[in-house]
Amino acid sequence: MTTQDLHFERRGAHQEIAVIRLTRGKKRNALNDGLILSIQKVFETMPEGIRAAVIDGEGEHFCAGLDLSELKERDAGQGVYHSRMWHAALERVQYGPVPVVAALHGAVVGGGLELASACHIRVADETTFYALPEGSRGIFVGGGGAVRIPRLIGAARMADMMFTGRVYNAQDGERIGMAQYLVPQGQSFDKALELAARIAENAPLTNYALMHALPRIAEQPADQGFLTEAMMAAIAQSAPEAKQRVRAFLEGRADKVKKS
Ligand code: 1HE
Repeated sequence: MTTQDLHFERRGAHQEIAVIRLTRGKKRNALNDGLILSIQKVFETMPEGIRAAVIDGEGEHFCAGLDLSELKERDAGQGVYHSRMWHAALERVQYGPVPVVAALHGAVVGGGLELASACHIRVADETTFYALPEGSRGIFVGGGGAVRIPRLIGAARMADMMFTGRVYNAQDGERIGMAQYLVPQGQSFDKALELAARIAENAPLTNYALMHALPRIAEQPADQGFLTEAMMAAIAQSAPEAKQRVRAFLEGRADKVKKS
């Protein structure tokens, strides 16, 4: 599954974690059409036994966004198809087979931030910075950013980033909700791998509910959301694995929740 610009490997005690690395470091992991299609393919053909994934980027930066050298003249129809290609690929990341942890460092800009925002958890190191240079390049986000980024940081902050070229550093990015974790320089990959290993231990149906039901429930009107939640809860708790896990706790064989 490894291509020239995308590396795939299995990690973890049971080879249950997919590590997916952008390997176009010379171009700061800028996303050309081929790389976007490779990302889509890797999520569509995830091998059996993978329970979580980590995505990161080679070199000094996570991702410089759209490959601007491919931003050739497109008419409006071609522009729609191009954007929809990104949507299809990043939809496979967000609503794909396994939870995805993004390990961020350096530039997380433009389409790079759109890719990161399609992941389920973002871990940033201290070198991380976030920007949406589309605003100053005379274009607009087209990889789902207008939908996903406001859900992380709010539409007003996203508009400010695009109107003014504002760049958020790692600390401020974590404060406003770009990333759930902030770690020292060089440690985002290890932290992401640790979180992926923890996620992989969950009951698969719990992870499924968190990936596929929770974001949809959050978008539903409350009365519909409550009903969808009730149905998802009933399905999850009826799984044999849920019963075993609850029994293990009641019989003192499972970890208690510990104060952090
Ligand atoms: C690129 C790209 C790119 C680097 N497309 N080639 N994204 C942007 O507007 C961000 C543009 N990039 C940058 O601002 C900087 O490159 C970085 C801050 C990310 C990194 O800076 P630096 O000094 O480490 O690298 P560099 O010297 O600028 O770039 C190294 C090489 O990568 C250089 O090519 P070279 O042949 O001269 O070595 C750069 O041209 C190349 N490179 N970024 C093409 N983005 C679905 S719509 C999404 C819309 C967007 O994402 S728009 C935002 C695009």
